[in-house]
Amino acid sequence: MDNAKSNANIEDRGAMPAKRLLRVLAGGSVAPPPVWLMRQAGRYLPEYRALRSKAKTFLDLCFSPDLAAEITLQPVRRFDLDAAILFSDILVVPYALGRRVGFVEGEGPKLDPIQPTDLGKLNGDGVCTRLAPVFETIRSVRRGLPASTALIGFAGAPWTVATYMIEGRSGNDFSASKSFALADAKNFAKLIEVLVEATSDYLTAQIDAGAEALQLFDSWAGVLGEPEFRRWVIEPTRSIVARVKKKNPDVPIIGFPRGAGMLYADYARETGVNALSLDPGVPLVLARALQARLPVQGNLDPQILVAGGDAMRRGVETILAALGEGPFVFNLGHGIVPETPPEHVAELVRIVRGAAAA
Ligand code: 1CP
Repeated sequence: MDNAKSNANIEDRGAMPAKRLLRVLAGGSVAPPPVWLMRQAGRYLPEYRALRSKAKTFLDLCFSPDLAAEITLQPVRRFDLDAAILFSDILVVPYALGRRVGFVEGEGPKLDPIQPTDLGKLNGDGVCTRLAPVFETIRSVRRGLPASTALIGFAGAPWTVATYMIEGRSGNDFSASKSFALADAKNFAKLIEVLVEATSDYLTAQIDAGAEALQLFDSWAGVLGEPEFRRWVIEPTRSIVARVKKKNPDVPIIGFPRGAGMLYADYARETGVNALSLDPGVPLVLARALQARLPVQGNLDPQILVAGGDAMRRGVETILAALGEGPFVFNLGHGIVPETPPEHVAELVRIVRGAAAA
């Protein structure tokens, strides 16, 4: 393949990273494309469930470097993926800022809903100290990873993290977050600014510990109208990218403004992210237009992975036909769901690599 050849030439000159994921994030094309899956560690894996019971709470699990590192490595070992993603959660940042954060089995995250009067109490200075176990996990994962596998660090983007802090749980109609943003924009901007700073510091420390690429999850970006999307998704993301890149200009950042629709293009142009993670609602024609400008990642519907079989094969082949020339990273359009049979994941990886039994 021409691309592969030209990449090899570039690599000879030392300009292209050796790891397949990092090559693509630097704008190169790799055939077959690198593959990893959002939420690749977690409840659908029996080996995860076995370790989960060793920690009392989910946050204890995230803050136990030995367990968290082992969980990070489990899917890489089982499926030989091109990347590991740090096992942690986006809600460790509100926790580190001093909020109470819990996870209730079968219900999800539970936080004390933040009030404007609580803003002064957020403790941004201690964030990296309180998150020190996460950096230990990263160092430990790097020691355990195969040489060809990249390690992705991550954080939630400010808007999405703010919704959990304000709603106190997974948002439904996001009315509390929207009315805070609309009725008290000054205080909402303060909250976003605290999150921008904490998140930038946290991501920078992840790089220092050994993260080789970063992903910013803005899972609820799609519930905002255009002006609010610009102000609370694009602007804070641009600010985080600028801060992180000031110290580490070469570490690629993948943005995931889930549900952004047409606004993916503006997000790509204005935030400075190196690559886009596309949700399943992004039509392939838009995905191709975006790919002309920067590497894209995605976007198989996680339910197709649950279904498996012909539906999955067709789904993967359709995406590869449209985007496979690259620069492209194969992934889901959102996280793996707990009902997913692990054998379907193994089959998916075989299909992407072109080695599936007929
Ligand atoms: O064991 C359990 O029951 C806990 C389930 C679980 C897991 C496995 C939670 C609670 N978080 C995680 C890990 C996690 N969360 C990772 C690990 C790395 C990997 O991908 O393998 C990552 C990247 C996240 C990120 C995350 N957490 C996001 C962004 C991605 C997304 O799915 O949109 C969000 C929104 C969260 C909040 C959260 N934490 C946990 C749950 C169940 C949720 C989502 C709740 C909701 O839908 O609102």
